[in-house]
Amino acid sequence: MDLIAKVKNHERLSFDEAVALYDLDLFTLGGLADERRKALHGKRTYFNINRHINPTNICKDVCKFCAYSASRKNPNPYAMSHEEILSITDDIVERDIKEVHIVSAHNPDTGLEWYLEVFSKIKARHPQLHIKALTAAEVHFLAEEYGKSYDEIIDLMIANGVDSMPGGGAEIFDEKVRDYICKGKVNSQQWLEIHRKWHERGMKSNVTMLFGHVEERSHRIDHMIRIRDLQDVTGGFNCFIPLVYQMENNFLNVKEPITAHEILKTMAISRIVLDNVPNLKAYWVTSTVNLALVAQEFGANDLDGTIEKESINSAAGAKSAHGVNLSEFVALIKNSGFEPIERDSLYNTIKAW
Ligand code: V47
Repeated sequence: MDLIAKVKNHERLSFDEAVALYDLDLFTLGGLADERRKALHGKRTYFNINRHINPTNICKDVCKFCAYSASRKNPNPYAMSHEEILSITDDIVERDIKEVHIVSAHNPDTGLEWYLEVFSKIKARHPQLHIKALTAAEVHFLAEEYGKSYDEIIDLMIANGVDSMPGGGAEIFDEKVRDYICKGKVNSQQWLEIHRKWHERGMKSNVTMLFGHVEERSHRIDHMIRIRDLQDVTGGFNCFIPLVYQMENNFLNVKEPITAHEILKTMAISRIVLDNVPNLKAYWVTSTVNLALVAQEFGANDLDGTIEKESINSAAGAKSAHGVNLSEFVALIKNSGFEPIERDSLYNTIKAW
């Protein structure tokens, strides 16, 4: 059967068929992805009112793409105290922020308690605040560093109040590319195993893909299909987040940025291929706000959130250090012809703006 007809029939695509989608022109792909988006979400675009906290940039790993780690090109090492983190969460709750997204580098000097106890302290003060924290890369680091199994770390996360896991650290699952860009940290099979274990406990998580660096189109498709396979088993991924590689201050030495055309094609293809993942996030931090708005026409139904402060991607050149203003965000979604829906971290509607 012809590829377009197969997509229109909502039939599952093989690896080769998914790679062949890149040969379609951008607007045909956009139309196909938009059809999927409309069937799932109509014109609704989700966002949340959230705050990122990145408690330390001291890292024992050496990912070539990273500009945040103090072991790479960032000259200002830091590790926040629990009191500093708690004063931020006290403040955000007062301003009705509903989610805190806490991810860090892999700091061998702090101890396991520093990583985990902060969650129970936040939960004790603010039981209603959703804690999305610890990427699978951090789970792997903590397990190795402190001689624990993944199960033990995951159970400790849950016992200490972590509500969901973010999708960071997935990068690109292809082993050759992964070895080149981030050898030494969590490998692909381990990343997927940690999320499988998390899902088996009835918990939800997200999944990212870092693209636009040295990978090929086929590596992106391979990445998507590995996600689709796990999702068939667990159903635990809420959202797929393609992260556009930011080029500054790192050791990957990519000369040319990926084009907007290729970013939109990749967004649209991910909406089509990931037929079992409900949400596709255009993360404005790495795509720019303008392209994230356009991506709504190419399958994306989520723009992440207001963020307030962001350190990892902004270190590599993203214009996200201070987040985005809520009323402006809502107006931009409306003006682009979509319906802004404030959601909680698990995609329940809080308010249609
Ligand atoms: O894992 C690091 C990426 C990620 C660069 O789950 C880079 O809702 C681009 O995972 N260029 C952290 N990206 C961010 C992340 C995330 C963000 C928002 C929402 C969610 C979610 C997750 O940032 C890292 C890494 O893949 N990253 N360096 C760079 N130069």
